[in-house]
Amino acid sequence: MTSRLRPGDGTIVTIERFILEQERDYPDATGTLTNVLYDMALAAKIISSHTTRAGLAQILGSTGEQNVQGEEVQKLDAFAERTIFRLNDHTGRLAVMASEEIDNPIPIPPQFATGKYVLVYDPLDGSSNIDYNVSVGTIFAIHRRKSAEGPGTLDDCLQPGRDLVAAGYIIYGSSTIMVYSTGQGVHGFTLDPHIGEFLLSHPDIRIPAKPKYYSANQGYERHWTEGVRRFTQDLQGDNEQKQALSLRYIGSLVADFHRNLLAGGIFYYPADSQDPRKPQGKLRLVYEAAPLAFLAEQAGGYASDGQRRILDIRPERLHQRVPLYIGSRSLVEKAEDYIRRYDAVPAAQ
Ligand code: P6P
Repeated sequence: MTSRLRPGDGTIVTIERFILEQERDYPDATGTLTNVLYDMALAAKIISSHTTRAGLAQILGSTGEQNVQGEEVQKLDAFAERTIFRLNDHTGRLAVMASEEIDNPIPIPPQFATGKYVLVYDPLDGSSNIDYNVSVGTIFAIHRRKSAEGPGTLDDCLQPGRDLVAAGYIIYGSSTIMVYSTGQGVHGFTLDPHIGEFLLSHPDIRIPAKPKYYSANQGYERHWTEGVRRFTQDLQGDNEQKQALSLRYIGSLVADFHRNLLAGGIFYYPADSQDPRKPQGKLRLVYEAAPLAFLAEQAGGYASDGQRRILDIRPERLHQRVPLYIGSRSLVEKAEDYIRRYDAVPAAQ
């Protein structure tokens, strides 16, 4: 859907005004989803204010704890986790939350009312890059609850991405940009830190037809299957058109995804047959792959696990990992084709 509000022609459009404008297209909207998106924008401002002064706020480095993933918890992602929880636990808008940092679904404290939405999120993805001043990001997704009433359930959090109501991310980089979709296209807002407002800067994002980049950690190439290795060679120019893409890999999912969303390209994190920690790759389905897949498809792209559409995969576990190929549809489908031709596991006889 093309937004009626455009930057640059003198209009200054805040994210709050834009969300309200979009809400008008849903006459039966109650404003609850609008307010959850406001809450995520506020969380983004608070987290951004800390990421830009992490070194000064003495919150660099690790807490010394490990999260459910077995990863060191950086102080900044603990801060991000607390910020998102505290902004959402008492609003009466959510039935339950789930976070990359927390083993199980996060119940709404009993003293607060529950609501009709479910918020799943990675509070600070790429946090291992914090100490090197590399862009990091927050990823979030919003489902309608399936359970009737009262405390939300694990099942509320394990819904396929195709049922998402909204998804988005915030990238904390040279500027802080919030990108989201409610199924009416993908729109980006850049934070003006002087006035504390997210201003519409990227309306109606569409992935360019002609891709420019591919993003993959080729340090693991020896662990990839033949199909994925052949696909990578194709991207490097071993194809009929002799067309090669440039390699850009930051090692921070939100930053790598954001660049491919705007410039055209593919990010992939394949299954890793040699690493028992990552037989299904490293990235998580519920709060990384599915939200970004929702955005990619809203922007004209596509996302797959190499064989199945990400949005069609029904999660079985909260922290389930999944191979991820995401970005320009032509490239993701090419990856699926190579995997089908060279890696297909023969059907059981
Ligand atoms: P690797 C960051 O730790 C992260 O979860 C994603 O943000 C990023 O895409 C990926 O891991 C990088 O993993 O194995 O290439 O360092």
